[in-house]
Amino acid sequence: MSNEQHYDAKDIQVLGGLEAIRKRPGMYIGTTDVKGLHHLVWEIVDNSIDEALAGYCQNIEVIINKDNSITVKDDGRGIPVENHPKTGISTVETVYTILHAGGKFGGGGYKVSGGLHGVGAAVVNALSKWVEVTVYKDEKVHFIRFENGGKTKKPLSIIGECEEKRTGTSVTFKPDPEIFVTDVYDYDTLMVRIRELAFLNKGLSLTIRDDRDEEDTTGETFLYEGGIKEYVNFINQNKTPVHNDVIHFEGMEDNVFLEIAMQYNTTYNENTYSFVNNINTHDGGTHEEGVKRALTRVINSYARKANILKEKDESLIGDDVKEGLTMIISCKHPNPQFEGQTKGRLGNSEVRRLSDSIFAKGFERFLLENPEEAKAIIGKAILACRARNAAKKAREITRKSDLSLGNTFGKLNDCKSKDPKECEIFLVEGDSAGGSAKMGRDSNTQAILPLRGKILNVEKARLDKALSNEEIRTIITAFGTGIGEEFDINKLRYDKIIIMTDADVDGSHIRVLLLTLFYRFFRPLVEKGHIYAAQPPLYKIKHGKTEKYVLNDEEFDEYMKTLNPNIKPIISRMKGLGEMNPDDLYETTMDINKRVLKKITVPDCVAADAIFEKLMGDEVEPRRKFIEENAIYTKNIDA
Ligand code: 1YM
Repeated sequence: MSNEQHYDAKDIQVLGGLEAIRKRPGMYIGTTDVKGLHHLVWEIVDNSIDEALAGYCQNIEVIINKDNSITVKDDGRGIPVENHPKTGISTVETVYTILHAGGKFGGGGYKVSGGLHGVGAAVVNALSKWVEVTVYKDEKVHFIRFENGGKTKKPLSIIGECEEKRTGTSVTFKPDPEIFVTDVYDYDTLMVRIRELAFLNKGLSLTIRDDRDEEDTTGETFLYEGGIKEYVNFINQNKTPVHNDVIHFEGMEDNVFLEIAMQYNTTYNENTYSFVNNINTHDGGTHEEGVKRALTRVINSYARKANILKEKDESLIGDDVKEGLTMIISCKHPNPQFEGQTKGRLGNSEVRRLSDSIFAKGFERFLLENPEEAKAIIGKAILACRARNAAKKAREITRKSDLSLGNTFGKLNDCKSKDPKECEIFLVEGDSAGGSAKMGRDSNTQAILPLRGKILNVEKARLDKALSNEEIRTIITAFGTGIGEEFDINKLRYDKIIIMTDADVDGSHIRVLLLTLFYRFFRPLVEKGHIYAAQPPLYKIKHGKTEKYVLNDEEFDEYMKTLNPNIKPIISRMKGLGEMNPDDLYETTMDINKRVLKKITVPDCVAADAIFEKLMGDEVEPRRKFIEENAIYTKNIDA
């Protein structure tokens, strides 16, 4: 997408045709799958958000219509309707049909648009079956419709009158099914981002309504007067805070505005989310670096002065002061430079100093004025530091035991190949299933690790404790990556890590414990798509001479329809992996040509964190129910 951002007015002619966008949609919206489909909504919503950031818009509404078209409405000034001096056609039509450079039309201020700089409207138009734009302005209702990839049906015209105080823009578009792989919108995907936009823009009201759902008559409205402070409260809602109130700082310099909200909780996980102009900077950048540098420095300096850290004590490091920290950093920048492959990192170097100084000033003052809270926060960081040192020792022991006792490699039935790209490891529940898997496997590329004991719930344990769990130590050694500070994904010995558990509640429980372990301590393995769940069959159907395994009830019904009714089938429901003979287990669940694997993905970190909390927290009933009802984070792939 990089070059597209730098065109300016003289290029209008060249880029004028929306045909270019239709030819290479990926260049403009990344993908034409479900992600690209949703991207269209954000392109339009961004224009409303820009209008809100400029101070003219208080309400934004998103409606999923019955036909999966989308309506976005705002109460801003309305897109200008007069003829545009360069194009000679109305500005509305210009904005929707000419792929112009950003900032050309609107002036100054913070623009939401991360990569596209306001070319979004034309992109949406190019990729839609039809688009209708209604502008309420100057006591009149102006209307224009485009069809088949942005062709103007009829120029902008006045179709009615409205009250003087009524201003705003309403846009409805229907994505072109010839462009997109799917045309069905997902309510939750839209809702989560809309809620996030509400947290990030305090005082702005955002509503989402699903008109495909008969029961949804009012929609959900998100409006947070407390902004990102409320976001921290939301993330921490099921956690125990270390101090009562969310801490909040803000400051501005050279038109760069920075806001930080934070609160420590008693978990061991860090949850930092940073944003620049409402865009999630997944890979951090200078705004995050400045804040974190200051956080470590200010805590150490206060702890020394207050004599909580004694002279002989070692200083706390970043990992210590981030344990249990929930933090939102929101930066508004007139000229952000996004770096990295996914443009998820803020590059502007001046922001590092700015965010350091805004955070340091505010946090120093907070600690001085709140000695009780300061003590609780620092006390937690000191415990984290001790645990870190204990974990280091435990790791050393683990390493030694690998070499001398061959503990892990005694349990592990490794594969012959040493080329990680073709190797996979099955983590198998129980010894009997482990035995079948071992006998049935392709020993060239498939390793088997039977899990005997219970895996520790790491949601409630620090690294040092996790390392004292035998099963976890075995897993770490088998993977080869190390853990914590030493983790190195390049040392991973298997491309696929496949969890193979029974299709019952115990099996689900073990699966969730493993996923928690991977999510908390081996997150890159999840993010890079190395974790899978095997799908053992649910039924075996014997019909005359043929035997067939089916995965689920739908497949069962489908298959039963195809059978000759004169021969009675013998149906057995599979109880556990252990009951299958090695050949059947291989054929149904392990054979790369026949099996169905589920890839484990983490679509949204805020949601994932909340779900692990729910799954691994103290309340038992909701957890059991959730596990039974959901295959979490899984999506079907054909291996
Ligand atoms: C549902 C989508 O597009 N709202 C919207 C867009 C614009 C304005 C107001 C606007 C901007 C400016 C001046 C300005 C846009 N205007 C333009 C352009 N909602 C939606 N609301 N007056 C109105 O930036 O100066 C592009 S978007 F270029 F015509 F000014």
